[in-house]
Amino acid sequence: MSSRSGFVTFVGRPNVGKSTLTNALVGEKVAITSDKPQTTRKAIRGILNRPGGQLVIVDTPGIHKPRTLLGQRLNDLVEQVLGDVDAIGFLVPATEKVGPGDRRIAASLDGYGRAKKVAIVTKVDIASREEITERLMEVDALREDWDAVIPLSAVTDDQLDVLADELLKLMPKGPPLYPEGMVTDESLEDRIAEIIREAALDGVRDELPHSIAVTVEDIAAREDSDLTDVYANIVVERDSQKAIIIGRGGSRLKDVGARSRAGIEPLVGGRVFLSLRVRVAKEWQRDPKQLGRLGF
Ligand SMILES: Nc1nc2c(ncn2[C@@H]2O[C@H](COP(=O)(O)OP(=O)(O)OP(=O)(O)O)[C@@H](O)[C@H]2O)c(=O)[nH]1
Ligand SMILES: [Mg+2]
Repeated sequence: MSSRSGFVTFVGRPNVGKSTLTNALVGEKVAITSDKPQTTRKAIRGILNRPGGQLVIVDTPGIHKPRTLLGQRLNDLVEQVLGDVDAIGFLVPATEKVGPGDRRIAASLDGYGRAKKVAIVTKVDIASREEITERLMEVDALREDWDAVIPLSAVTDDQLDVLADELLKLMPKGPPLYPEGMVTDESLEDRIAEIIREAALDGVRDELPHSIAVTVEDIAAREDSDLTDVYANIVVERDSQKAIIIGRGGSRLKDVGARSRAGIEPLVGGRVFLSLRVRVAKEWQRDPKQLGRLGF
């Protein structure tokens, strides 16, 4: 059998489960996830090797009505990725009725004629049979050119193989694009920054999740021990947010540090000393200069 390989991206509203599905397919956490919308802020490539070839999954931000310059840049990024991929998986959670946002995204796929299109009804583990059937019918009716319509769960791994097989069939013939054993092309710095952001997102509410960014300043292995020093900044938009992140007597920041370290150590392959500082960059989501500095 000749090998196939190519690029796939999942699109959908924020929080529908694109990153969770990416991680489940890759079999390792390459993209952070959370129960807050707009968790993903850049295109992250995860690599899945199958007997019949290789899928490169590009995880992208959710498509939404932008309210800040950051939001606009995230939508632009998705558009760019969509223009380059071989297949697009359109995600809708089984638990929520198809709405105007979903319809708009499904219709916008007209602009990407080259890409094969697969509809995915996700989160079936928390949906009733009726909800799943209803969603499959709603989604099926959104476009005439779906190559497949697949219900699945990225949490219980239900039907993931079916999706992977279907996507691989849609890829062009060709050799693997990345070496076997590689799960992502993200740099260590970027993966660490994201792990810290995920830890910082946990338990914060309202607009604070959107205001958090993380930068890694330095990663240095110590010569006299197996410790690696990691210096990172958690960036927020206001002093009041800084106080929340730090918590009473520094308790929240300490907790974020401990959870981050647990995620970073397997990546670094040894013990980590993590130094976290909280910085304020006023209104960075709307400021082109700050956005540039933060890598957007
Ligand atoms: N029960 C269940 N929960 C899921 C499933 N997939 C995702 N979730 C949950 O849905 C929430 C959002 O998941 P993400 O993967 O971060 O969603 P996303 O589409 O990447 O979100 P953005 O990056 O913000 O656009 C998280 O709380 C996940 O745990 C699923 O198949 N079943
Ligand atoms: Mg995501």
